[in-house]
Amino acid sequence: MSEDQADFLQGNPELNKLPDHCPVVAQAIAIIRQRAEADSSHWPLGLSDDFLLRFLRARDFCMDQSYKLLKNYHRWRKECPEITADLKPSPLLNLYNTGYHAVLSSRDAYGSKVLIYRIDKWDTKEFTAYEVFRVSLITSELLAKDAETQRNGIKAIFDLEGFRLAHAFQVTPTLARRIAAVMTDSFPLKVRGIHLINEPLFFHPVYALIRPFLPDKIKERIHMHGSYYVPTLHQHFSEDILPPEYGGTGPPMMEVCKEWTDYIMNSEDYLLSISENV
Ligand code: VIV
Repeated sequence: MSEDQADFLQGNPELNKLPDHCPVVAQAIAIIRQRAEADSSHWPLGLSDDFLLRFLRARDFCMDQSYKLLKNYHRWRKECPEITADLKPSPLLNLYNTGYHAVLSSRDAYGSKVLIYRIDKWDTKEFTAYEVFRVSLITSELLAKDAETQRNGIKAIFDLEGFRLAHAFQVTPTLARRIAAVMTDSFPLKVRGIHLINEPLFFHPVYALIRPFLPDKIKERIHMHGSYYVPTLHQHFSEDILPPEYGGTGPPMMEVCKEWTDYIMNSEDYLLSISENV
């Protein structure tokens, strides 16, 4: 067995450093495409090089795991049409304009993209959990296109200040399973950290619904910081990238929110092209 074949069996983070167009990467893409073509599944999004490479990178080129992720991604899309069928961002503009969500412009020290969500801005009378979920999916689809993010993954900060019973009631057992699946093995992004801040006591029963579906590897990456979060949060994210709202010296939340919202709205054509093809 050659060295490359051994890497494809076990996965190897070193392969993730290779440029898009080199022989080993091309070989990996050819193998996973062959497997997909031999499978009777329908591949509504096609099997282009760029698309397949996302799944290989997300699993460090381990062929079995990458292929499983490709299958799970398609299955998840099919099972959740309420979330995936229409990724048009403009109906969500009112939610974006509250400053609910942003992706920081600077990466963290490990090259991960940093996402922030502020639950307080989610008015449950105006937006359902599925619509709010769509915000995360839209961001994830756009981030998954970027090679550096494919290599270094994402970290999410959930600010649970203002988390109310009305929010808790939205997290049904079905939704909890969908949250766990997409974070675990149904989306081609490496989840490198989930940081909860300002979580109230009654968030714990909500987390208890999600937790049983998470593998240890992901559970270990979930950090609960409480309301005195600044010292511990700063152990993970340097001050210069965090917005002042979170004790940092980076650009303020409303500015990063607006920047990311503009990027999303400008990506509408792409988002439509990957919608409703299930
Ligand atoms: O969407 O990698 C009050 C991550 C997340 C994603 C997606 C990908 C991903 C890490 C989630 C995390 C957020 C699509 C690819 C699952 C959407 C959640 C939407 C719900 C409705 C928001 C309310 C959530 C709770 C707090 C959840 C805390 C857990 C994330 C531990």
